[in-house]
Amino acid sequence: MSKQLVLMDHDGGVDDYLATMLLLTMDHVELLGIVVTPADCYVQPAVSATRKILDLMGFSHIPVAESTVRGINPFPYLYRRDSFIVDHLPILNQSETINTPLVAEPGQDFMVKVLREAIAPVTLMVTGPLTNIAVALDQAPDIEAKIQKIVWMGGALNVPGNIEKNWEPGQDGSAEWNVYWDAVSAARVWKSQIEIIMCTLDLTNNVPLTSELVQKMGRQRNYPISDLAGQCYALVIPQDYYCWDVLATAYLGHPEFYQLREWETEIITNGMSQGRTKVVAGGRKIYAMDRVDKEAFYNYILQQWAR
Ligand SMILES: [Ca+2]
Repeated sequence: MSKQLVLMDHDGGVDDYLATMLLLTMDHVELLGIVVTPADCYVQPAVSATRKILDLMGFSHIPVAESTVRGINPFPYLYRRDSFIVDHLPILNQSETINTPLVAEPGQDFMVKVLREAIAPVTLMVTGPLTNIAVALDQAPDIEAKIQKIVWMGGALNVPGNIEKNWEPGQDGSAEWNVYWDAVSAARVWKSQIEIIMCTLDLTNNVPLTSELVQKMGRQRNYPISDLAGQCYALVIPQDYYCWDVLATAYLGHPEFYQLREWETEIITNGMSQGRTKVVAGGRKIYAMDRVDKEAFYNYILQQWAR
């Protein structure tokens, strides 16, 4: 059986490295590359940490590309600085050299190239904003036919967003960060015919990162990947943290854990609700992950990271 072709686009948050680590454990997936978007990170340490994770897990043949796209509303620096911390974790710095190649061209150009060269349609696994895809589609409209679907952690349909109002007085609290960073690009992707499967805050709000989960990783820390995953989660445990990107990515491994539901939506690109994914009759059809078997999900990531 041929493998599922996947191109990952992440934005360098703690959660994104964990999602990468989960994707790399999926035997039925052929990962064609990783694009790092400069959103929930500082991009140089985020690219570096990503390449070191690929080295550690034995995937140093997979290329990593740095995107040079720009968003509209920057992520808080307190979130972004985690990229420096992860890049300096001892387990990722056992060697002086990095073997995983850094692509010379910008990530958005690399996305076009990978899609054009792919022998079959590719699933885009996106755990950051949709900016690269919007730029790539404008630059090379022919690639739309090479995208099988987009699986995306983003949006908030029938729950509040996650923008801190005291940091972002221009937002009414309805937006989710990956949309808010660049809502114009999300709206551009909404204009395409590509199938979109979203993991929104409606679902992730029900799947918190728990102390129990991190402690279970500690008890299997003789496995380097569990040790690294536990270290990453320990960094963020003081925050109100949920399994966002990891929950979205686990869909590729076990879609049967999830129930999907179709919605008609639009992306609000300006005013106080900019970045909102609004449910509107007659709007663009998307699928949202509506329910998940939580215990199966938690057990799955623990099992996959036992390596
Ligand atoms: Ca992310």
